[in-house]
Amino acid sequence: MIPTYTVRQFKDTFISTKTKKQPFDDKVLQTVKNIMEDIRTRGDEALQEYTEKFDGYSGDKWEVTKEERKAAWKEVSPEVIESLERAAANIKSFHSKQLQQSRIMEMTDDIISGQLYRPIERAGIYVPGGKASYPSTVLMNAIPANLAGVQEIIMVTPVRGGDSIPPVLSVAADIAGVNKIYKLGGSQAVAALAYGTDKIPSVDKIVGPGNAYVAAAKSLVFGDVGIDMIAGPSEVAIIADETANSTFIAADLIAQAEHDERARSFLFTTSKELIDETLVELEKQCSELPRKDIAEVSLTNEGAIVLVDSVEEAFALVNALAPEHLEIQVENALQHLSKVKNAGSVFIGHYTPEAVGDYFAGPNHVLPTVGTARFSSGLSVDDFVKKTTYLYYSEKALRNAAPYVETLATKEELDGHARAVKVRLEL
Ligand code: HSO
Ligand code: ZN
Repeated sequence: MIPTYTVRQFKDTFISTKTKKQPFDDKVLQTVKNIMEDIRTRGDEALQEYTEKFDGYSGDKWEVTKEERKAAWKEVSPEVIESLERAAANIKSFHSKQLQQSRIMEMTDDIISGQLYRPIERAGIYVPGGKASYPSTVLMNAIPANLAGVQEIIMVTPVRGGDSIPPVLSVAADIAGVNKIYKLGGSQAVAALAYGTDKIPSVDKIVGPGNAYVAAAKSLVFGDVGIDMIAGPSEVAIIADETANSTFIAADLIAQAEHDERARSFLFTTSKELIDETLVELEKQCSELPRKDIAEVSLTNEGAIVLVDSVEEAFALVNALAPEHLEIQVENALQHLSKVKNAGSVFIGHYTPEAVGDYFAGPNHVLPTVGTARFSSGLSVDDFVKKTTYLYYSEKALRNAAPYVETLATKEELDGHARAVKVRLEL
């Protein structure tokens, strides 16, 4: 089911820029452009039309009321609530250590410079409907925003059948500190959050995963508001040697593949024997999987197993791939951490499946995909803060700096700049 590739073939198929996956095509982009323009010009009226058309909700009471949020707690089992609360505590603890302070960089009698650290005021969190509707994603998005000090966290998610959202999403939102929830989805929800309508407040940044339409909408509003990233299909790369357990490896490849037909699961190993065992295990474990149909399509069309000469060669491939998730299942795995250059999040050793991080451990599961880990990072409190630099100069400090500023301003032919210094010193 999952194909094997040589190193050369793998590079040509998965690493070459020519074969790079796009999150949406031109047709999707055009459709989304039209919807967004409509929301900008006609506001709530257009929002109601699209919400009825795409989500089947015809009402215009989009905000989930306090009573509905309270009632949701009774519909979720105590085990789920406890698990969400424990996960939230771990996520909070991990992310709270990412917080920084406003800083002074220089302080003398004549010069003070530094950096203010301020939260964005309003954040919008998109939670998809359909098969990627996860309470864990509510925690991963809202907790860092909350810790950063965002004043208002606004979540949007479409209704699922009838006129309500899944109660577990509402409970997760309460646990994570979401202020408002609106029953809205798709590119129309992104437009409403970006530009505001009479009923929906505009936000400063929109985060969270979504389908191709949501990804296109986020790319269009970027610049008017901030966005976290344009997420592509989820992916895992596993580096394994002969000490790895094929049952564990197959389970982790499948855990990735069950997300989506387009999800990508890769295994790089030095052991031919492990490949043979993993193939048998994959067949066996897939046959018992409720989401077997999705996982099999994903493994067959998007997966890859590559036999490498050494663990070093595997790291070279992985660094070129820059996967969203990297698992290192080799002897003394911790010692290899320094070889990681490009990856969204790393899971080290035989007993650290990605799944423990997806839900529970603390690091964020909103991560850069399709090679973007080369230049970007997973969601963190940094996504919800701005750093504003500041500067104070006394007259004496300006006098010392003046010749250099004037020289550079003259070189750039910006005489007005030179004069802004000179006029202050010509007494
Ligand atoms: N692996 C997904 C996150 C997730 N898994 C949510 C289960 N629920 C993307 O990192
Ligand atoms: Zn997952």
